[in-house]
Amino acid sequence: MLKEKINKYSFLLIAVVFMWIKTYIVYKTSFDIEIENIGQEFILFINPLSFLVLIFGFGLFMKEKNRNRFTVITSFILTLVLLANMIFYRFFNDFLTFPILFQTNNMGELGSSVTSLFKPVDLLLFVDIAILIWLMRKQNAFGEERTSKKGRSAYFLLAAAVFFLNLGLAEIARPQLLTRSFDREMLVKNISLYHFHIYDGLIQSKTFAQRAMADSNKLTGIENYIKASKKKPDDNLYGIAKKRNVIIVSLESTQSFAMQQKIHGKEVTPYLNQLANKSYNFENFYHQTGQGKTSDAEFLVDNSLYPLGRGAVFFTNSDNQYTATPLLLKKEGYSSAVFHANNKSFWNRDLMYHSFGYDKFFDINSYKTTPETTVGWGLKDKEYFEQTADLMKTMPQPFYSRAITLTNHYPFELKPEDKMLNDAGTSSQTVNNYFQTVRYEDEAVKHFIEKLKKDGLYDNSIIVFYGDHYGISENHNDAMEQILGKKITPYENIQLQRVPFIIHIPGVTDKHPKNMKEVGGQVDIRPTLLHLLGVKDNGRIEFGNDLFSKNRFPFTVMRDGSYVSNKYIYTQNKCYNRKTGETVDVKGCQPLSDKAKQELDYSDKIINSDLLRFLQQRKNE
Ligand code: GP9
Ligand code: MN
Repeated sequence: MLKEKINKYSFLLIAVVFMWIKTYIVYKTSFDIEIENIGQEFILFINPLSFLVLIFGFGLFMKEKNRNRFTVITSFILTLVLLANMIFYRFFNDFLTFPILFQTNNMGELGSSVTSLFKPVDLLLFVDIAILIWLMRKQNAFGEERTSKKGRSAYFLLAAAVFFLNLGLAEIARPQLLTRSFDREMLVKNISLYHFHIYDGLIQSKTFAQRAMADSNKLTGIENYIKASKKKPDDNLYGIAKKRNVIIVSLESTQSFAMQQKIHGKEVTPYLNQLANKSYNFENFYHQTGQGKTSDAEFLVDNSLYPLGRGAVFFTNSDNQYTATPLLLKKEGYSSAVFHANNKSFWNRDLMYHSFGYDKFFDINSYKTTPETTVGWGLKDKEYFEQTADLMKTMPQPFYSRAITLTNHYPFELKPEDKMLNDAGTSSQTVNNYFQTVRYEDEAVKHFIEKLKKDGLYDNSIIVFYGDHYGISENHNDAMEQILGKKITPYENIQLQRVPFIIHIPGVTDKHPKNMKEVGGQVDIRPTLLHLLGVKDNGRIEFGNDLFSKNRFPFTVMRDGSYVSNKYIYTQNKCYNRKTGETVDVKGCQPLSDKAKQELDYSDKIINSDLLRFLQQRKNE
């Protein structure tokens, strides 16, 4: 009798077990999930089970033949979910979210990366499905009856029990797991990749609802917070770059460590280092980007708001109303443009730039490319800068412009003739290539400045460089440890999130350069810049502060809730002494942790509920 029952369910059970084991193997081999003790390992092991039992269980409502087909199709779809996450993780060191998944426009461009990220061994993921199909064919004597009601109830009761056991264990291991969703790894670790996707989908629907329900009172509360935390800027520097053209250069994937690094005795960024000595140079400047990478950095630069914790704000909220810099500077008589040799729809830029008020977007169609001038993701930086300067000449002055480089992008490809360093020789080819492409980028920047001088655009401009986000992920910690000669702890990992930030004002900073040690982040770029341009802050809604201000509270929040103050570095639930890197009592950091969370929450609210639209309404009233 029992044997018969088991036989009846065996196909379904085999599929569940296959998928369960497969998910666990993927967890262990493709994701970098930190496990601290055997209890966590156990949760990780059992966490796919309740979802799988449930989802495959829907087959019980079908006749046996359909049920088996349903089982195979479900296995196949779930395997695709695993595969997509594996590939995405290799590049972004992160799990997929719904907003990212819907960015199909990006997939074309991501193509070259995806092919280099896909490994033939990934095909092993489909072995169990092949076995299932073979089993299904072999066993053709299936009955036609459905499972009895009693049988189904028992089955789903079991599924629920497994689910609550899992959730209970997770809640003990990780209180507030579902209310604080910064950390996708934590969710996957405790409730499974599959439940994480469901959870993510629910949040996405909540965002839709939020916008519909918001009113202008919400904005007033946030304005009060901003007013209270803004500090008076440094009067001495007010307007020193008045009416100059603004040229902001995004240095793709460039981290500060590369500027300090020597490879076989050679500097990786000799030109930028030299330029930094004739500029306002910020040593402790952090990127604050999330899943939106380059576009998140652009968002920070133009709005001084934080990007979102999930997805790319360029995609999720491109039809919001913003008070971005191009709009503010229009009132000061500026024209505005972005220069980027990529498709206009990548990162949804065309739509978002429109919302930011840009007059012009010089995309790939404005550039001439040939196979010789193309590498990796597109036009080589040197040629890109050359043509960009020519295009800049066509802009009405003064202009506000942003230039986005591309060559130093994963997988850091370069033509042999452009390689200027000897191979770094670490265990990671990615890291070795990275130094080469950063070195190339440095040369391209030199070329750009020389070209601006030749074209007469240099003297009357303020030129700003910033690194957009990390280029070397934690997956390469071993190689990075060889380079840096020290262990990469979570504390060191935060220090590695520093990116270059250089403000060069010809005729000013070359005479009086400043090397700034203040803690700052991309959110501070706009207020700092607008102050130098002599634009008054009449209650702007922004989270950054003038980095030169004497009274500024030194505090930089990262998108995952980590932060740096002058005393502490907080990350992954631990608080470190910023100077020594030693852990300190996390309780001492609580007020700052609350402030970090508050600030990110406020910024999220502005975006999710599209609160800036009420500014316009106020004006109209
Ligand atoms: C693509 C470029 C790179 O246009 O900005 O984007 P990233 O992958 O770094 O976000
Ligand atoms: Mn980038």
